[in-house]
Amino acid sequence: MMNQWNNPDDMQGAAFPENFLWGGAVAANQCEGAYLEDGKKLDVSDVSKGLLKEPMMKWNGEKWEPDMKGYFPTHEAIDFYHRYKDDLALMGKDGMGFQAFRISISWSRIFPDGDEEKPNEKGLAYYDRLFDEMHTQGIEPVVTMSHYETPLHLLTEYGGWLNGKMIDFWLNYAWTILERYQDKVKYWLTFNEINNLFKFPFAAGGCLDIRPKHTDKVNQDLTKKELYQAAHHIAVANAKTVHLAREINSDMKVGAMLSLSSLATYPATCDPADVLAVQQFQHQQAFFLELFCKGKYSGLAKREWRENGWTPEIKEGDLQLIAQNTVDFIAFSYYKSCVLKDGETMKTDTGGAYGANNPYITDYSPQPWRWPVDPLGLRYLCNYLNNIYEKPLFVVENGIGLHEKPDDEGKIHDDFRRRYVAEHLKQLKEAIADGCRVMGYLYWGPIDIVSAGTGEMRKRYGFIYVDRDNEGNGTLKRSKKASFDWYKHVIETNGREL
Ligand code: BGP
Repeated sequence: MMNQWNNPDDMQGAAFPENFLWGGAVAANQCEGAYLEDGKKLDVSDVSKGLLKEPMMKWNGEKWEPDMKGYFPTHEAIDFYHRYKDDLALMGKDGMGFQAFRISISWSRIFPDGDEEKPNEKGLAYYDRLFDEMHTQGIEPVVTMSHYETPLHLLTEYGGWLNGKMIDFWLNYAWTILERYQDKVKYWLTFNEINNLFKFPFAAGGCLDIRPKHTDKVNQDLTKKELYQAAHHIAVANAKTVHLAREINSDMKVGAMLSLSSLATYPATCDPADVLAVQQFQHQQAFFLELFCKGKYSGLAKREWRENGWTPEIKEGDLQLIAQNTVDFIAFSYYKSCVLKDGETMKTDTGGAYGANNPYITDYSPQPWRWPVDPLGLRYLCNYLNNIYEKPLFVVENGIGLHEKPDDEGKIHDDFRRRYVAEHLKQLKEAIADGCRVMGYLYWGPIDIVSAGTGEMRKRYGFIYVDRDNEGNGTLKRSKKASFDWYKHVIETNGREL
């Protein structure tokens, strides 16, 4: 598998390998809609209006229950659930020519509560149809098993991943989908951006404190010790999934999926204290990488546990299991880099961490999101990962969210997006020439979808525009932005012409 993607020694100058996977990525909760259709029940994203906001839950004196008020853009989203055929035609051989498309399976379509023994056949049948259509369009599915989509019942009933019982619920789900789709899906990602567990424990980590309480704030209650316990349960679940996939069908490859923008962190100055602070920060960000790729807890994590009394309960055999079942590849998101000054704390959003301003970066996406544009950060990150983990890399999220409106002729001229992607691809090409083995590039949000962080429609990433606003107005009609033909050409020329 290692040499399958490319051998930099064979290449003349910087180029993408012939079998490079070009495409895009979305998540069920941000595009499907149909949030209670065909037996699906609520999941963590259905009760949130974005990761950066408090989930809409209330404590009724005995337990947590949903407290949903107002309009939720994700509930209908862009109705991909019903329109997937037309959307795939725009992306596949009849459209931009994607060779791969990353979707997530919505866990609660398969196990609506999460703790049932038998799956929901209607949910399974939907993904059969979806994968068949992808193959008709010449698209290889890349599947995230859980993209901020843990069934809500598992949190309100059991506390989610804080509870070791989750491992069995997960394995039942994992076994069901790996077994069912083994002939249709080769590339699997276990938990989307699982390192965000520490930042957004409810939606990203699937954790909820269910002890009696007097507050309606669900996100803020958990201690670091509890989160490390959840992380351990997830690490065991991840290792067991890798093992299971190999047993079911060794053609399937399982990757870790992490938000790694924060590994591209630069010191604010060359003061050794700043440099060391960055190194320690990177080690913290790499907690799950160490676990999933090297199969062990990092020295830094163990030190934190020791000094703060945070050591999780680790059952006999867990560490051996984790050590023996490391992932096949590293899938990651990269949006922007950041700068750290010793002693200052970093904030986080869906694009990664952010600290001090970087005076050397002058290009920013427009307001209100204003993300710094740093293509070199992607090359830096690939080399960082390649040097330490020596696993194939897969860029499964990179893109830019813009506030866009069609002009009088109904066109969107998204030159900023085109430039953003072109510059990142140039650096990815350089990273490949540097020796990094990169499996592919999946642009985040090739069709406009609801944003993960702020739950809004107006933050658009697509090459395809969707007529829908934050309040739910619009026809849901799809149209091509200027970048559509450009990305198609990039794929056609295998990235030679950017
Ligand atoms: C990642 C998530 C995606 C996604 C992306 C962009 O963290 O995995 O689900 O949406 O960030 O973030 P946003 O939608 O907030 O702009």
